[in-house]
Amino acid sequence: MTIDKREKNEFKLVIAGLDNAGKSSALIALRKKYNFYERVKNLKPTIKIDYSSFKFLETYRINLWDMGGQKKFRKIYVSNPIYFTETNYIYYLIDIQDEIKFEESVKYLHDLLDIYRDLDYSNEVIICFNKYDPKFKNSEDFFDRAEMIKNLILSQNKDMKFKFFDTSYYDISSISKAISYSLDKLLNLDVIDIGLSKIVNQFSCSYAILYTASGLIISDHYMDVMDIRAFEEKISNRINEDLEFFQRLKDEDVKIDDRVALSEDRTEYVKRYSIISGNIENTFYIGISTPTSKINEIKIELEKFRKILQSTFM
Ligand SMILES: Nc1nc2c(ncn2[C@@H]2O[C@H](COP(=O)(O)OP(=O)(O)O)[C@@H](O)[C@H]2O)c(=O)[nH]1
Ligand SMILES: [Mg+2]
Repeated sequence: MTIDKREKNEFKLVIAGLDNAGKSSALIALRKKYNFYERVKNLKPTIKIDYSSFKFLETYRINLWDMGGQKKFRKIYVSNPIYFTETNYIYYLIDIQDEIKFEESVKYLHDLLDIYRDLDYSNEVIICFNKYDPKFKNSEDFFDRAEMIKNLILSQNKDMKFKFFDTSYYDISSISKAISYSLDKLLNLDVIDIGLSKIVNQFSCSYAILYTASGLIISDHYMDVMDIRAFEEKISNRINEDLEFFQRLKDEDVKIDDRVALSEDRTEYVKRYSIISGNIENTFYIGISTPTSKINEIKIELEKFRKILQSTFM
């Protein structure tokens, strides 16, 4: 019997890569956004799989499996394909700073790909060149390394599909982008993601973030590089403040659904949406930071955005 994942509304993402590739760090970065809880599954006394899980809206559950990377564990995974069954997307992290380990890393990847071949995995394998920190963005050397590995992988696995990302703990949007790729596909969020990114570009917003009443970020786009610390200072705090503000309005039964804060040349704007589907009401917020001169146009654009939310979540 096969169980349809969409029906189950539960998705499995596997995060693999050698030890020290940055898997746990990437998950920590994501945790700031998805406030997921962690569990450690002891599947065998000798094997440890870090297992995180978060709820996406009331409907979905995303399970993230961090497949260690130490040699002794790798052997066990590879000989027990059961750990990899029902994977919706596999993310494979390669430490782009650690040239010495490229060969070993590609070898482990190939072991995993053999397992996935047997499991008839048909989605893209997502390869992240991790630790591609902002300071290396213009480095020719790093570019060449990534190209070299990419060509090696593509030429030896012509039967599989791949998607490549450059990611870094110091650029939270690079990790968001990589994780959104699979979530967009699994949850049909592409339209939202594209819509939000258009707004950021068209109106030179510093950022635009769509989130829920529990602070779960559904889509986020940034003009500039933002590390975890900046994210916490600028974004997390702002989201919390705005959520408190709207909660106060609700408690006092005041029907206002947006909020404007002016600074010197920028405007911080947040708009609340209530999308009703059957007897469930889902509340969403879009927070943006925009040049003040653009605020009226943006308001019109964000009102149009309601249609996109309705078509996705109704
Ligand atoms: N420069 C840099 N270091 C990172 C990055 N991500 C993780 N690290 C560091 O790499 C080391 C291993 O990270 P960890 O997340 O534990 O790797 P794991 O073994 O794959 O889970 C730690 O010292 C991290 O601070 C990154 O994007 N850039
Ligand atoms: Mg780890």
